[in-house]
Amino acid sequence: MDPEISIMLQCPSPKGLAETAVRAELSPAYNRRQLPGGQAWIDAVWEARCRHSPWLFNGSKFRLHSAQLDGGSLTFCLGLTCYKDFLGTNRAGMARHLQQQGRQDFGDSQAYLAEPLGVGAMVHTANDCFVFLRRSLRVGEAPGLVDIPGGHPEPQAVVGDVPEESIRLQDLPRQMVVKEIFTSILREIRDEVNLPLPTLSQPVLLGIARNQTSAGRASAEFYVRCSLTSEQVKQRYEIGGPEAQESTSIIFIKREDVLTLEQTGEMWRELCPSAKGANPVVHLSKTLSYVLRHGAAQLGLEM
Ligand code: UPG
Repeated sequence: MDPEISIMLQCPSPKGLAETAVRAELSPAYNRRQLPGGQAWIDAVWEARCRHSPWLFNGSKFRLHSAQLDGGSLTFCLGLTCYKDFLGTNRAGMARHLQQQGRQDFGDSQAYLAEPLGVGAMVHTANDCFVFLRRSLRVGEAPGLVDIPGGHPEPQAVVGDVPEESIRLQDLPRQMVVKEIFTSILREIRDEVNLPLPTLSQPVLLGIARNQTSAGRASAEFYVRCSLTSEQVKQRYEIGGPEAQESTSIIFIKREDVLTLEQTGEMWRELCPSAKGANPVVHLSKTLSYVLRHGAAQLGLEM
């Protein structure tokens, strides 16, 4: 398997998991562990990153501690973290050292890392293509590489008008958090690709992939069917949505070619780890692999 990614969890096949089969458990025990002096280091990294990229903002995020499959349902074990801690731990030069320390102190390489949960989706158009975006040079992770639409679920979207720094785990209803995980991926597709929500199916969760180039931070990977053709999607993309600045161009790959992406080389080298993680060949997602081989009709996802 490509060393840039690893599979944390595969959803049961062949149907993947719908929102109704997913739960969330929230606890401060799932938050990042603090090292003495660690916060000063994170503050310094953040200041340096903001000087270089003044558009960065410190949004709160869900921290993925672990995830458990039990029969046909999946539980996300979540704490809270933020984008600043992500850049100061997972994305920082000392990430390896933090992983070593975590292993030594807690038997958990990720204990001192922010580990914000990301989301990504393989978006399948009406004429049997998948949607990829070339990321802008301004984004914090994987700049300039080819990605699938994605982002992060936001605790702020669950609590509404509370300032980011006052969000508390006990104020987040568990099923609302699950709803936000599934809604966030649709919101990202709408805002990055400029697709209306009624053209998108309910997301099917395929699994969770870890990006090893960001010290193993995890993204939930989904499959979403779109009722528009690639030509119609392209027209909408060219008009531009609220997050149009996060990508510079749109790329469509035919269903049968997605299956052989890793073997054909050139495009694979340009894919960012989260897009590789959602690809069936590496993700071994039987759901997506099935769709890629047979089309979406058998899953009841034809729109
Ligand atoms: N950003 C901030 N603060 C935040 C969130 C985002 O400054 O709190 C900026 C940052 O530059 C980031 C950009 O906005 O890069 C876009 O953010 P967002 O759309 O939330 O996430 P992405 O960076 O696009 O991350 C996605 C997925 C992740 C995947 C990554 C690369 O979260 O799972 O690994 O894309 O494919």
